[in-house]
Amino acid sequence: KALSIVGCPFSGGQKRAGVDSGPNSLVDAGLIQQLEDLGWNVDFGGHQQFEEVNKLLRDGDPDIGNMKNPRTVSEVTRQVAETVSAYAKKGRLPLTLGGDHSLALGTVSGSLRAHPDAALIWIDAHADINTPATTPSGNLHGCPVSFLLGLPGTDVEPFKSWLPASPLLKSDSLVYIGLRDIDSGERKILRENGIKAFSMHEVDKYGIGKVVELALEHVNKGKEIKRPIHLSFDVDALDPSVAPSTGTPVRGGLTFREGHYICEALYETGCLVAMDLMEVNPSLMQKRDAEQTIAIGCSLIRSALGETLL
Ligand code: DIR
Ligand code: MN
Ligand code: MN
Ligand code: MN
Repeated sequence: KALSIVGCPFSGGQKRAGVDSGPNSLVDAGLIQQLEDLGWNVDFGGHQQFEEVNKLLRDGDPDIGNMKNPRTVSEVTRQVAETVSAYAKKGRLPLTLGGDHSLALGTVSGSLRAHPDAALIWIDAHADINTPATTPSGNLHGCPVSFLLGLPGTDVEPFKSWLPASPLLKSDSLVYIGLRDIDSGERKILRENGIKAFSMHEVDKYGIGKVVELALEHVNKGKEIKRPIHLSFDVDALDPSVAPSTGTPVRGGLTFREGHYICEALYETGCLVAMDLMEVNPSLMQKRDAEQTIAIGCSLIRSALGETLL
């Protein structure tokens, strides 16, 4: 049981400052000790240093088409992919702390280099599957999944220079839980590609236990649950009353227990090979809201890494 923390103080995939302090807040809250107490060998040598980014931010990073900060996001995600794949290849579970969710283009790319057959479980209020053509905001945290799937319109610079020409992930190797704010372009993409998504409607209808079971069955094509799993958890999947300090809160989200249940159930599969905990922004809302959001970030991670109730 060995893991490496990949702290990613990065906010360039969206507009609100402060999400770059998410990783440090989670570590300061005692996350490392908590994971050691669960029996993990934890390696953390400080957060990622995004020097290229600071340079680009100084020099300016003009839009390309609709995309905002394209060179910065591309360089950061390229670097994160290297880091995550190196840890995964050494047999250490990469635990990435965001930062905004554009980072997952890097983390999932990195996981797939080490585990080409991995499936992606994406827990979020949003589908993050806009393409550079469909994005209404230009914010790349709303786009990482389209790049991972190699959808039409993602074959663009600067990403093209490091992403492989053939898609990294097949659309049937991805499943969503928690969706409730989907752009019209995204809805079309989800339908046309037959992508499995359990929105909050399905969580209400079937209950979280059944939803996780169906999600695991889907990515394992109804066979034995054995595919490696990359869990990418956007804290805004939780209801804003549970996790208030995040950049794009949407009401009607997962309860505290539903969020933790997902993490516990994925741990129980024994198939988890990487986890991201994204979009914690301690500068939003009141101090106690930030503390609550940070504490919940830590407890979701603990649940995914083996903390049990009994
Ligand atoms: C929206 C919001 N779909 C966009 N996305 C967010 O800007 O593409 N993702 N907030 O986390
Ligand atoms: Mn990250
Ligand atoms: Mn997201
Ligand atoms: Mn989101």
